Amino acid sequence: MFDFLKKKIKESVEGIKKVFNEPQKEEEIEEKPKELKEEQKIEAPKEEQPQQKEEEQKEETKKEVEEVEEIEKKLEEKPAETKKEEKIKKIEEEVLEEVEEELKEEEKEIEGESPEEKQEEAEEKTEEETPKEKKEGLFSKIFGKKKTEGKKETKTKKSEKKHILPLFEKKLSEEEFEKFFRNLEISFLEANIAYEVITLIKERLKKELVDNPVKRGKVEDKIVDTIKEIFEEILLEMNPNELIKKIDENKKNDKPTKILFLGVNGVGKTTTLAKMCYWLQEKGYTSVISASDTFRAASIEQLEIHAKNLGVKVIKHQYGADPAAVAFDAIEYAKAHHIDVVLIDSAGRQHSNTNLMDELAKIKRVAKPDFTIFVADALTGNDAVEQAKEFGKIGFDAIILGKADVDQKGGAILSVSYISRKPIIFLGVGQGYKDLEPFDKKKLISRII
Ligand SMILES: Nc1nc2c(ncn2[C@@H]2O[C@H](COP(=O)(O)OP(=O)(O)O)[C@@H](O)[C@H]2O)c(=O)[nH]1
Ligand SMILES: [Mg+2]
Repeated sequence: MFDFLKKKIKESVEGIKKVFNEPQKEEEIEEKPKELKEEQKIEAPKEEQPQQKEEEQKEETKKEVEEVEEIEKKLEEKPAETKKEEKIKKIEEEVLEEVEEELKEEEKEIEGESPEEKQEEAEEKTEEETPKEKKEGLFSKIFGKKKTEGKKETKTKKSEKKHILPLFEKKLSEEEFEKFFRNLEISFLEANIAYEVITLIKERLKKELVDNPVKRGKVEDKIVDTIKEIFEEILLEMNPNELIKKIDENKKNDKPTKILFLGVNGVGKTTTLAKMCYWLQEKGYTSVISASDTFRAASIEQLEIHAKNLGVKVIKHQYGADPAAVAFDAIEYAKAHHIDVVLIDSAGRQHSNTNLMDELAKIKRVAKPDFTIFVADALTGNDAVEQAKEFGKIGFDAIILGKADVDQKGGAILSVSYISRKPIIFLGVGQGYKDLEPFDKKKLISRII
């Protein structure tokens, strides 16, 4: 389950990671330091008046900021060439490490020394260090001027960090976001996630990513966390214990609990009913089955086979009989025999068939079920969502999604409760009686992302 979606989300996130980590092209990385080296040679630390010095320092800071902005701009504009990606990534990591180390050092020094000490030490270092002696890592190539001009400047200008750090953060432009989301959107659509859900994910991700600086290494976490949060919100779950509570409550009043199953043809209503019968037996409850699908050929026989296997009674009429009347009889039987639960099957009907939908409404009126469960086939994707909308007009309390075991996409599961605002209570995960799994959204989300 969810293999498709898992793969697609991963691919899209990899794509955006590339945008976030887009480094300079190799030539630029090599060219820039050359220019800077030239400047290093010309500029040597001089003795100056404090006023003059301050002015010059300001000027240099401005220049450096412009350079950093220039580099940033290039980072945003120029896409990485695929074959160079690995190499460039390595270079970028190197730069990041150096900056972090550098900043840590500065911070320590700034915090640990008195202003006089700082001044003295900075001046000493200025004299000691010459550009050629210094190890020329990539950082020193790009920002070489700062290093070689002595720690005095880097130390005293704590505010400069602000200008260095943006290199390692990125704000996505609206255009970049749209480009990234387009891929994700196609994948979501392919996974049969409802459009309303996709729109919600888009709005939320946009809020998180556009115009919000995100650390370059953290973009994946940000996207994954946001998508997880949305899934948590949109997936509604019902604990099957609520069903048990209701049965116990009714039992105290010597009343059977009535559960009606509805949904279109072939989604797995009858099979799900049989699984539920088994689940209840396991919990120590008795049931009777109402063969209220009097429409579909062999539907009664199908139920009788399940009932025989499970050792329960089926209440049936002739084919073509009123399904509400069958349900009524089954309820009477349960009352007379102190049976805990009445499981009412129904004919699969197309949600667009008004007559059959009216018939269903009648079963509901007559049987007054404690729980109406809408059964959908996870494989039908968006169609399951459309069906949920239509069956929502009849009214249901919870959803069981069958065939989750063979569903690779997961779109129906992710969409149906959000659109219908009704919780999922079980997933059908196979054709055996035991293949009914209480819905656990945390577990499900962990399978996707
Ligand atoms: N793999 C799988 N098949 C299922 C599941 N639930 C039902 N089916 C199959 O779906 C088909 C239709 O089921 P049925 O209960 O007759 O659907 P109904 O027309 O809605 O009553 C049958 O072949 C079932 O065995 C499930 O959770 N997993
Ligand atoms: Mg059936």
